[in-house]
Amino acid sequence: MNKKEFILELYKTGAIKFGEFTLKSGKKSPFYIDLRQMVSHPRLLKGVSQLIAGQIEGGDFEYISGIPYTALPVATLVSEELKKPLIYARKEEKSYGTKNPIIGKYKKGEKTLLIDDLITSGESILETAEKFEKEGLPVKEVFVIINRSSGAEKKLAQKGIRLQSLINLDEMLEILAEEKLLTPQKIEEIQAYVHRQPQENHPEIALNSLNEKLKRIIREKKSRLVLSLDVDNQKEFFEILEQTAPYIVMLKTHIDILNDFDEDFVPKLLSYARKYNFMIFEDRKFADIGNTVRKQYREGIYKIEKWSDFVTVHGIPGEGILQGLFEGTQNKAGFLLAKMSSRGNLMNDNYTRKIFDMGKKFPQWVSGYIVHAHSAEELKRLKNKIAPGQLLLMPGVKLEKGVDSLGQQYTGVEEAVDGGADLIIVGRGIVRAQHPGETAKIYKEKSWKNE
Ligand code: S5P
Repeated sequence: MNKKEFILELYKTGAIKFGEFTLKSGKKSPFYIDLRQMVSHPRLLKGVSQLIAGQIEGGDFEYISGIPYTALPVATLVSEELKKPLIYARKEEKSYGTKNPIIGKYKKGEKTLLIDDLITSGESILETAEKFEKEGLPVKEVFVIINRSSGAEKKLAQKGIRLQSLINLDEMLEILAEEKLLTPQKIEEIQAYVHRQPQENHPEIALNSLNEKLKRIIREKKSRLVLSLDVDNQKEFFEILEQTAPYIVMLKTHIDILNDFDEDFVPKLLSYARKYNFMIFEDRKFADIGNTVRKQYREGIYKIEKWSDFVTVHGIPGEGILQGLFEGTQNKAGFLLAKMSSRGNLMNDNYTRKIFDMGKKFPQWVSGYIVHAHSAEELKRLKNKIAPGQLLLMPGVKLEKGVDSLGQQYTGVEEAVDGGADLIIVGRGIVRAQHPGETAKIYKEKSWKNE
């Protein structure tokens, strides 16, 4: 059984329902998930246990435990699959002194992996973890079947617990939508509902102060335009900058394209940034291990870290790239590449989602995401998945849709703005125009049309 079959079968058993439900708290919800009845479906129980056993990363635990009642039978089968003993905490309060709160044979000091069916706020999992800790059994890993929250991961991380999950809400909705079991309207309704739950799903995130600065400039200049000034000589660079600077909120560079980079370039660039109130973004697209990117960022000819507010970062090497780049820096941040504009790129929905999850975990270093979409609707759907406060930057934007000879795909500026792009990245649409200044003004005005 694969994940998709598991979700579809769960749906068939009625464990996942859509409609209008009143929760225990009295709040109304457009969906309902209840995995308790899984015990009556041996195929499902076995399938999910094998999926979990196959997905659990890192074996740094001695015992498996399931939180009663729903997750206990699942954990029992996982324990058999992984050949690790099962222990579990009593659900009922200990009524008299002699009863041990943990059932099973164990040695103090050994780690336990906790399994649960669902995670929403993470509170009940933390309570159970505490019971184990009190008995001298550290809990460093939690595995849930369905993660319907995006805030719990951070909450657990603060206690030194890593959360893994078989599937999250967005993935589940996508599977059901693919099978036409859910309409796009219903998905939007559910996503809107989930995003309205402030503490549970989007806890307050401490954003990098650069986000605030950038947003302030956007408001002040009434522009969402980032100019991508990809030319190979300083003369042309500063000629175009001179004309376009009043209309842009950020200048995006590819410093290694310049043939005549010298020591005068950076001071000159910085003086323009001060004079015209824009931020600087070197589109370096780092993509190596932490140790290497740290040097690439801080050393070499360009010393990017000294003058650039933002850089682009690929998440493919894993979280260490963010640490390598930004640990110990002051007021520096990155934009993670979540969905590129080039035709045939390998960033599928799953990758994009993982990038958003990575960025959500490091708001102090990740100011936003580079996301290209073909339509306003697609962009809206993606924007919904980003934590509030983090920015969506859309490249591949021109006045008209189109494709260049090397597979660069363009979406119209209006669609990008209607789809909720916080910033549009425009290169040749302005740089190659007959009058870059006037053209930048047109883009600027279109980028602010709804406000
Ligand atoms: O997916 C992407 C990401 C980026 S940062 N697609 C892109 O085109 N970019 C960059 O945006 C690209 O490197 C180039 O500098 C700019 C687009 O330039 P244009 O001339 O096609 O508008």
